[in-house]
Amino acid sequence: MNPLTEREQSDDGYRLWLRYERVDEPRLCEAYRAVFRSIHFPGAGDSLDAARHELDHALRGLLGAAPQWEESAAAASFLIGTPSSSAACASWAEALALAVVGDEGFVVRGELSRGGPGAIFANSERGVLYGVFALLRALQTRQPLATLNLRERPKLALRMLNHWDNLDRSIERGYAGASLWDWHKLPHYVTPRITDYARANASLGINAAALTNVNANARVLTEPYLQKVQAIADVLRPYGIRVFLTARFNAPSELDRLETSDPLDARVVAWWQHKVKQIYARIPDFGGFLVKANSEGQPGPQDFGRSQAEGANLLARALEPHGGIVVWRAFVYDAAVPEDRHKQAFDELVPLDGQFRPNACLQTKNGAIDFQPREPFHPLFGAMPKTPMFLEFQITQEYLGCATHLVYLGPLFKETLDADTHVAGPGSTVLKVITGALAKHTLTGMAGVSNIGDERNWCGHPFAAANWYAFGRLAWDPELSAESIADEWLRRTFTNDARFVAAAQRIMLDSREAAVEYMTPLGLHHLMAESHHYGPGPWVTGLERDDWTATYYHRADAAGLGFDRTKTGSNAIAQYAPAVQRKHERLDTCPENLLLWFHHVPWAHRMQSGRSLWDELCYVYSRGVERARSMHTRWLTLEGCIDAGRFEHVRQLLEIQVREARWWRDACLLYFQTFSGRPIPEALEPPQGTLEEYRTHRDYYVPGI
Ligand code: GCV
Repeated sequence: MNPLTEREQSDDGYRLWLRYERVDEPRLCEAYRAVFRSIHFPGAGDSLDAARHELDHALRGLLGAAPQWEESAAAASFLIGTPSSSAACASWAEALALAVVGDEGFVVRGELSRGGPGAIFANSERGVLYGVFALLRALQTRQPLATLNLRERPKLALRMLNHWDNLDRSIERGYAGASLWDWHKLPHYVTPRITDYARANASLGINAAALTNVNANARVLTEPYLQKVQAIADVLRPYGIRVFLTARFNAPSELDRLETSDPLDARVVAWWQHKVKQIYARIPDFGGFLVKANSEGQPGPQDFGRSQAEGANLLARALEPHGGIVVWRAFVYDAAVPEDRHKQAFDELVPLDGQFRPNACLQTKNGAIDFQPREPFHPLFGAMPKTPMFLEFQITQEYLGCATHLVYLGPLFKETLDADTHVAGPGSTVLKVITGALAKHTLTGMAGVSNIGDERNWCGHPFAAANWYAFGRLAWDPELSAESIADEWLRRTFTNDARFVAAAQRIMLDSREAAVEYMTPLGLHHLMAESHHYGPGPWVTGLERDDWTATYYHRADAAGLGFDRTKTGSNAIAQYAPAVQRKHERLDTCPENLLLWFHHVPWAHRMQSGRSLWDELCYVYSRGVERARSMHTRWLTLEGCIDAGRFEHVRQLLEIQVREARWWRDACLLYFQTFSGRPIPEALEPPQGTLEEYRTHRDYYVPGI
């Protein structure tokens, strides 16, 4: 085919997983058509309208015909509504125990009784919207409808994207173009893209978005910007998404020249009360504030000798009367404290357990350092039972090859969720901590740092949207598996072709381990190049903060490699429950994929494979490269299964990934070899370049800084 025509016919990725291509299996299509012969969907309301619109649009695409809307429930083949919008739903509510699915859940049935109509019933408009999206998911993945019986209710109350978007539209750690929020043209021009963003989020059940960077600009709290925020909130509302803003702690001083922003000062208290009132006058369902305080240069309560809890409570009190909450980040560490950064948040926050207002929660990163390719779970999970705890993941790939490398994060998310904190005995998983199952909190949530920008396909790499998708699906139901999420994302995003799905799923599931192995195997961490964090930089040292350098973390010397966090070192391990400590404190029981996280290990140490640490390091780095290569070769076998545009895009990016996996491996091994003094085993490929070449290599203008 002419390459120009081929490009025109390619899918540009804009529709994400909401592609409603015609069901091309004739019998299945007929069966679906029979179910949706006539749809009874009464009631007015913005979310019901959004649901109806989505269904209409989707069925036209999937079934090739506009749905027939039926006024009479008795004559309809499919019923949709809430007990207040639909008498049919009201009459079924008790039999279906609808109350049990709560305010946001739904029941979706292919048939209410044998041969009878199908239905989507929920207690709220939002529930109906989520139910419609669940039904569409079933159709897109070609589920048989007769047996379809979904009964879902989200396991977390807040399912939130955190955008690190600046007011100049740059995005900190963003790799997919400029911010979706076009502040300059808002509120007068509101791009329809925001509606599509809302649809994609609602299809996953994401119900909150913090619009602005946690490294905050106080200006967003001024009246002209609040008008712009209002315009965005108005578009998101029908899709069940509440807007949050980041609050710069010294905003009273910065914006209104108050001589202090001390949280206990009456003028400051009044300032925030007034500000919050002003916000709610424009955005009645405003969610609240997300705050990074006294961390990496951000102002905070400690500037005034106050605790993190006193800071959070200032804002919580102002928000309380309006139903808003404070999401206070636990990512705090202090340049003045010479302590292992791993320990600092725990040391600072645990003594404050019980001091936070009921509408304040702590948002804790999955690990104690910073979104590394692999980290053990953060010791704060389970350590503050009186404080609601949100889990924060980074969807954007700051430390995982930005939007250039294919790294499916489902397995990383699951590894954290399934990690056993042992705080209340075996089985006290992070999942149970954040769902409130252990400490019975109702203010529960999960946040993901967004990877979304204004690039046509939203996230840059055609596979990066899978991470937005996986985050959203797990925020709704953290018990889903990474495998099933990959499977449904592939079917919805590309095709139901079984050969494609099986091979691409394999690529996805292998990709995170590949990245860990070619970047930071065996528990190594923070080896990335300075500042932009793209590519290897194990030699990075001597920066303004020691704990921003690689040498601080890997501690390579002639004796060995790794950070001793046991009793003989920083003893960060003591922050975990005794069972977790026992497992990790000994070289022979510590899982090898975290060995160098917790131990400084002699180069000659015998690993489970029988090899020395040095040889094992060489083998694992090399295995990472092999994995990247097989991702690439497997992809090549899929040519023709999907449109040429996306196939080719992924192919080229995988070529870069293979090259850069090798770069990572060669640079790191040559560097660590200067300490081990041992040869790279002969069975393995020799490095392609010299250490000097790798060390002096510079990448300029990497996005996202
Ligand atoms: C928004 C890391 C990133 C920063 C980010 C910070 C945070 O340090 O490199 O860009 O700042 O995490 O999570 O606050």
